[in-house]
Parts: sequence; C-alpha cells; structure tokens
Amino acid sequence: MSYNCLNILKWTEAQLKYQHDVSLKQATPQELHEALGTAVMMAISDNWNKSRKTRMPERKAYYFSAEYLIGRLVYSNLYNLGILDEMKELFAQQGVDLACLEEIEDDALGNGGLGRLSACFLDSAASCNLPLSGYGLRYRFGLFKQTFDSNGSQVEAADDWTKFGDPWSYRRYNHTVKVHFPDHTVLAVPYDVPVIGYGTNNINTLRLWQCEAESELDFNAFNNQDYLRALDQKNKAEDITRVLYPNDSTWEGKRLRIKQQYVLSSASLQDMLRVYKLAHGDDLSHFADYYAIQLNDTHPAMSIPELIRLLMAEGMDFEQAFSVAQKTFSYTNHTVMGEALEKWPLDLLRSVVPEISDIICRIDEKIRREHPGLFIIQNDIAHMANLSIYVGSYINGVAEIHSQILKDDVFRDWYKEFPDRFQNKTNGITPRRWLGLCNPELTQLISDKIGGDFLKDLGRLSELKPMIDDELVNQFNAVKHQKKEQLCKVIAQHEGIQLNPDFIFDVQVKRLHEYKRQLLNALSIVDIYFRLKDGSLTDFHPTVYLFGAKSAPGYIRAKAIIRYINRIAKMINNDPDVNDKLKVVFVQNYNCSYAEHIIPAADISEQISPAGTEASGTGNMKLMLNGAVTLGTMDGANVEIVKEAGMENNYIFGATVEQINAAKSSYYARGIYDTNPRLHRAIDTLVDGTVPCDNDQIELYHALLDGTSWHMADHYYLLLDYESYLQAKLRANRDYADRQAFGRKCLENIASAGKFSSDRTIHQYAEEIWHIKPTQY
Ligand code: 26W
Repeated sequence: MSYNCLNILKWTEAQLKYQHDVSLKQATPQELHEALGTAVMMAISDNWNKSRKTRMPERKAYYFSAEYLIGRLVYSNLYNLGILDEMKELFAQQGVDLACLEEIEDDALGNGGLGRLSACFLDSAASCNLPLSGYGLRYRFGLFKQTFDSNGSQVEAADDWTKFGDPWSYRRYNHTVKVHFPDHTVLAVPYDVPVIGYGTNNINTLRLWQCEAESELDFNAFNNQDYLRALDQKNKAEDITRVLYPNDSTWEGKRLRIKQQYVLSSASLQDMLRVYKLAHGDDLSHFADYYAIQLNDTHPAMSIPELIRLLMAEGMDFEQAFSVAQKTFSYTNHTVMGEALEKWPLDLLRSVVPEISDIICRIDEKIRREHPGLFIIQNDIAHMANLSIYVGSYINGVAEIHSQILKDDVFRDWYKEFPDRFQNKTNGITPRRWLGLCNPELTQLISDKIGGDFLKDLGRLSELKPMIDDELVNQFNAVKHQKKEQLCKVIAQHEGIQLNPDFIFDVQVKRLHEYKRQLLNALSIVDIYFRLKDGSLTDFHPTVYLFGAKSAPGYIRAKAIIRYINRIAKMINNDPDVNDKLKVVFVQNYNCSYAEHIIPAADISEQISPAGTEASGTGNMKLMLNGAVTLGTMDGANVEIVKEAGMENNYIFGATVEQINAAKSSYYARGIYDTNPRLHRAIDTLVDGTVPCDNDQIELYHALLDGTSWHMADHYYLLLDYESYLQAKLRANRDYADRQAFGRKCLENIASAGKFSSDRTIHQYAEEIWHIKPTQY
C-alpha cells in the first residue's frame, strides 16, 4: 500500500528534464502538473494492473454517464493515495510550493449535480472495493468558462482542458471500436482514467471515448478537392465528441446529441461484449449474470436497443435479447422537470440511428401488446424514460421525496404496472474531496475528537454528538473563521473584491435555473438593503451574500437573473451607507475547485427551490458536512437533512409539496405583490431604474406578475414563499449573534451528516440494484 514519494519526486524531475529541459523550480505549474501526473501514473501502474486483472467477480457494475464532473485530479489523487502531505513537504524542500497547482484547470466534463454525482460514485466505489467501472465521453471542450462583462452579463469561453496535456489518462488505441452511422463510420478511441480508491490498493477505471475518423487523410487523394473532402470526414467524426452540451435541465432535440449518445452506448457495449467473450466464450445468454449497467438518467438509454441489436447480430432472437437487456439495465432519474425528459422525434432518430429506432418500435409494439395503456412511442415521439423503465430491472429517484413523486406523479401509470421496480437511492457525496481535501482543518478537529479514519465510515460522525460542548464550539468557530480568511484571499485574487471574514457568509452555489430561485434570494437581499438604509432593520449581523452559478448559454431568463444580481451587487457594494453591513458577490466561473474554497467557509446554505422541484441536491450535503446550517425548503434531500440534524438546527421555510399543490389552481402572484409593499419595492427594482434595466429584466418582471402564454405568473412560487423565506433568513441572521448557540447548530449538522456519504449510497446500489460484492486482489 505504501508509495515511495521520493521516487515520485525523482521521476517528476526526470520527466521535466527530458521533456522541457527545466528544473523543478524553473517549471511552470502546467509543466509541473504534467510531470507529477506522469510520475504518479507510473507509481500506481502496478496496483492498477492488478486491480484490472482481479479474477472475474460474479457480477460487475458499469456506470454509463454522459457527464463526469471530476474537478481537479492532482490533489485528490495524491490525497486518496495518502501521500498529499508528504509530497507537499518533499516539494517544499526543493523550494516548490505545490499550491501553485491551484492554477491547473478542472476536468469539467459535466454540467452540474448529475455529473458531479457520477464522479463521487466512482470515488466511493473504488474506495469501497466495489467492482464498478465508468463509461463516458471525452469531450474536447468541457463546460465553458465563465466571466462577467462590464454589464454584469455572462460571457462564455471554450474550455480547452487538454491544452497542456492530460497526464491522468492513457490512450488505449488497441481497444478502439467502430461505430456506424448511415453516412459514415467513426472510430471510438478509449482513454482510461484511473479511479484511485482512498485507503485501499484498489484502482478502478473510467473509460472515456473520443471520436476520430476512420482514416485521418486519404493519401490517394491527389487533387485539392479530395484533400478537402478527406478533412471533412475527419471533422465530421471529431465533431461528435467536440463539446459537452452546456444545457442543464432543458432538453434539446439535436442530431449531434443523438450521435454522442449512440457512440457512448455502442462503444461501451462493444467493449463489454469483447471482454465477456474473452472470459465466458460466445454464449451471450448469461451476459446479465456478469454485468449490471446503470443508466445515469436517459442520456445513455440508447444502450438498451443497442444491446438488443448487438445480441441479435450474434444470433439471439428478439425476445431473448430483450430479456437479457431487461436483466442488465437499471435507470436513475434525476429530474421531475418535464422539459428535461428526453423525447426523440422518431423521424429524427431514424435518420441518425435507423436500426435503433426499428428496435425501439418493436419494444413499443411489445409493451402495447402486453401492457395496454403503456407506451414507449406516442405521436411518433420516443419517450426515453419509458423505455428505460420498461427494459430495466429497477428505476430509482435520488432522494426520498423525489422517489415518492416519481411513483405518485411523473411515472404513476408505470408504478401501477411495475411496483417492484421502483426504488429510492438518496444521493451522497464523497467525504474525501468534500471534507478531507477541502477542509483539512475541520477534518483534524473532528479526528482529534473521535479518532480513527472516519472518512471511510462517515456514520461515525454521530460520535461527536455527546461531545459538543463550549470548547468544541469555540474550536469549530475558529476553524470556520480560518476558512473564511482563506476564501477572502481567493475572492480578492479572482474577483478583486475585499471581504471581511467577520461577516456571515451566506452561500448559494449551484447551476442557474429559475426553479432554484436565485432571484428569490436576490429580491430578499434588495429588501434587506432598503430596510438597512431606511433604518427599519437594526438587528442585523453583517453579511456577505455569495453566489456562484453558470447559466446555459441560451437560457435568456437565467442570464437576465445573473445580470440583475451583478447590478444589485454593484449598487450595494458601492453604497457607503451599508458598506459595513452588506456585501454581495457573484463569483465568476464557479466550478469544483471554487466550490472547494467556498463550501468550507459557508455559514448559511441556501437551498431554496419550491418543494417538489429539486430532485435531491448534493451541494446541500457538502455544505452541511462543512458545518453550514441549511436555509431551505422541504424539498429534495433537504427533507432528509433536517430529519437527521433536526428542524431546530436549520431554517426551514415555505410551502410543502401538498401546500403548493393545494394553492396551485387559485394562485394569484399579483395579489401578494399588491399587499406586500416591501416585496413590491424589491420587485420593482427589476424595472424602475434603481439598477440599470433592460428588456430581459422587464420580461422577468412580467413573468413574475403576469405570466406568459406558456406559464402562469410566478411559475416557481417566489412570491408565495417570500415572506416565510425572509423571516427565516432574518432569524438565522439574528441567531448568528449568539456564537455559542449558532456554532452548536453547525456542529449538530456535521455530526448528523454521516448518512450523506456516497459510500452509503454506492453500497445501496451495489446491494439492492446491481447485486455485486466488494472484491480485492
Ligand atoms: C438533456 C438535458 C439535460 C441535462 C441534464 C437534462 C437534465 C439534466 C439533469 C437531469 C440535470 C441534473 O444535473 N439534475 C440533478 O441531479 C442531481 C444528482 O442526482 C440532483 O442532486 C439534482 O437535484 C438534480 O437537479
């Protein structure tokens, strides 16, 4: 288990010497990162090979996901290997501060929650010695990088993440497969990323496919015409994995996206069939005995018809292939938002993947025959979620309340027909990245108290409960202050804004979406600002409101909300009347690495979606684990957070699912606006020139108060929940003044966070869905 750090240092030096002819101290952070990464890859190769060659277990699981939001790998890999501190020390002795690698950009092959969840799951499976491999796509450009212009508008830039190389993967050209489309055939070339477990020798694999042309250039082409045509073929192939779709929560029916999904599906299944045949021969009827595949939402759902097609091509009949597929697949749903459910027009599907659409039609005929009332295809549109429930063993939601909504509402008819298929798997987060790595100070404090390596058994955090006393609270408060000081430095450097660590840090970090209600947060801040100015709010502890969020580039309203918040921030931060009380910061380019700085510094965690809209949330868990109290609704995993940590230790507000459902039919947002003068005044700042106004803000204003042709006014109930939100927010603010009582709440949350380790989640998938057991070489 022990790695020789001196060797890694020597190999890093050698690598730098022969590649760049520089010394450790002369190397740029990028050169150092590549050399160190290469050295670590050498150091782990033996364990990786042994893990791969482990005797074929009874059943292995495969995670199929279009997104892996991995973050920065260098620190987490060293951390999981147990050598981060020692390597830092060794480099420091050579005059090199490994903190310089903070400049290395994230591996951001995902949008938000769904992508980050797959990364947490891989970490947990490797750490728990569970045989889980990941399959995904190696996008040339990951999630765009975000800046704000002088108007406060989001500006996107391409994320060329491999520009300085990618030391954390190996290209395995010998395992290249071909994927066929009617008009061309492409190569899917695998890149293998090691998934290094924590506190184990086990190293799993994430295999990412990159599309390339079958023949780079046709060298028989001798005239210019042919030369350009050959290049066209190359571009057409590479286009498929050129870019991650930056769309979160709204679905678009795009040809290129079908191609991406099909490449992920077909390449991964061909790869699995190759390995199966090597181990078990040509009889494919036992495929499902050895393989379980988890579909991360419906993005890889074409794997279902593709497996059936591949099995039939090997001589199986349709019914038998169907039955193998059904035993192999399970599907996780990540959203109840109708606009995010994938529905492909059949003619579009047929033009890109004709054989796949034929098989989907056969599956549709079968279900209509055997289960009248249910369908896969309706009005020539294929519903991928329906397909995934029908040809699968289990379907699960990602928090208790979400799984209940799936049964009661979204997939009601399916639940009636197949009740045993419905499960819940409440999400989790890896405590290694989201505590050990990002908050070593708090980790140390906890381990001084409860001892041992609780990061492998997060349930042990509950041992803290009887130990919470004044002294521990003081120690916790000191750590929190330290993390705020550190964050202040990062924000000064990245945003050019000076913050005071004695302020309350109230944090909302997540993708920008109307349903997440960043606008509700903003309106309450504007209200508080006016109250502070007119002197009606006196009992207020100085607070910085921190936002971090990317908007889908085409999501006009979300972008208008970003602009509005930036304008609010500018007004407030430049007003000397409130300067010692209020700050608003919208950080640019919120990503995993930024999260690792923000989350440990947060006092208050804003989780404010209307009940019934956020499937789970995972940021809420990260913030809880780092000792923030939740200011939230009874939605997603918030429900389970307060069940674990107690209502009294959090700030819960707003209508419940039942109350919203009851209010729906007679909801009149303008009535609330007319009778709440302070809210009225806050909403008016969208349009009255208090901050610069624009057409998109006017549109936001009308969407709130008048509705549109497609949605009623205030579709996400900002006004309904407003007063209850503001009161909870102000109560949390007042409570903060009692540093003992507030710190106690924070510690109660930490001590109750054990359930939210993704180790717990992955064990539940392993036992209740995949039926796999831990194996170790
Ligand atoms: C096809 C376009 C598209 C892309 C992504 C539609 C929908 C999505 C995802 C469903 C969005 C997503 O990331 N969902 C989040 O998944 C997390 C992990 O389960 C949950 O914690 C979040 O509540 C959920 O919004």
